[in-house]
Amino acid sequence: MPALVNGEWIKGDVAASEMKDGAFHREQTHFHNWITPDGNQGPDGQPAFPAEPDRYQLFVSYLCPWASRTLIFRNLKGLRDIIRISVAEPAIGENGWTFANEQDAGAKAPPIRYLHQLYTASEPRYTGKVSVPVLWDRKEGRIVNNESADIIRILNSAFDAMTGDDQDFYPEESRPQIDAWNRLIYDNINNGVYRAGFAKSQQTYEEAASDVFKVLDKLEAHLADHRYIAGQHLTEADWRLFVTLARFDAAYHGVFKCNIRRLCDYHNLSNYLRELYQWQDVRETVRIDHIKRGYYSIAHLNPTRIVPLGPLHNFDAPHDRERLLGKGIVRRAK
Ligand SMILES: N[C@@H](CCC(=O)N[C@@H](CS)C(=O)NCC(=O)O)C(=O)O
Repeated sequence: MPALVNGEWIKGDVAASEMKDGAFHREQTHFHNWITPDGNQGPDGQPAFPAEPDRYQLFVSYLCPWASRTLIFRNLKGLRDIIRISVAEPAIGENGWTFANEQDAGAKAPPIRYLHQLYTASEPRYTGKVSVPVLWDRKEGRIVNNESADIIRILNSAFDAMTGDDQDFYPEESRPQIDAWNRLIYDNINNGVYRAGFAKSQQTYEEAASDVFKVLDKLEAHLADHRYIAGQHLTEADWRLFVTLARFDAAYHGVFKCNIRRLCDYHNLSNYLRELYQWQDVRETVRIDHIKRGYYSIAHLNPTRIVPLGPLHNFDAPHDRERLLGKGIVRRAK
């Protein structure tokens, strides 16, 4: 993959530095600062950034499941007027993530065309992968955090006093359960599809694709009598799973060769997917056109870059999840 080395943009083989013995290993993200209501310390005990309206900006791609998690939380938590977004072009090119027009990134940084400019503005000699999502501080001109798992937890609570929103997608009492599901789903589904798609040997591909379907089968059985992943409440575990399910038939089934079954062949998973898609303001974060163009433009997987016409989706079709007991969302005690 193209990446930054000592602050210099190097064009190269996609994901090459994340490959070992034919298997894909996702690089760890680098920026892990936190935002708290008053800038007091975050979960790591370090000083945090304070929550302020129009101070932070999300740089995303609609292709990307990790970035989409953050867009979902921005919408669910009523943060559209508080955190602005910049959306990259769907296909990642030789300059990495690129914006169609220059993006205003606040007074401390020049307008940017390429995502890597944010990384070098934050750390002039940065070395590593340049990924979305990025949570950017417009006031200080630097990256706060580039790890979606952190960003959704920041958005889940940091701005509540400003928005009056008390929905809690990571409630204290369910954390052990949520964390356990997250681990299983990350390894085998969210990242599992990438391990299958980027595998460079028959064996690593088969192992990864088998893991994907083993865990999809398990989730299908679990969802037969559970409305949501971690029980009766909708939590971050659901949204983390949702972004991969929503891309499955459009991208992973084809480009990543996860084709033992389609997602729409799973009754419970596909009804669950539709319930989540139809949840307040979520559908606008799912851009199937960007998803298909983005994944089908990964040149080493699809050299012609031809984007297939299908499959036809109708995530707005009715779902049958109401038959299961569900209590919606946990509200945070005031
Ligand atoms: N662990 C990160 C992963 C982010 C990630 O890998 N994003 C991909 C897009 S789906 C990316 O930007 N890749 C850039 C590259 O491979 O050069 C997160 O969850 O935020």
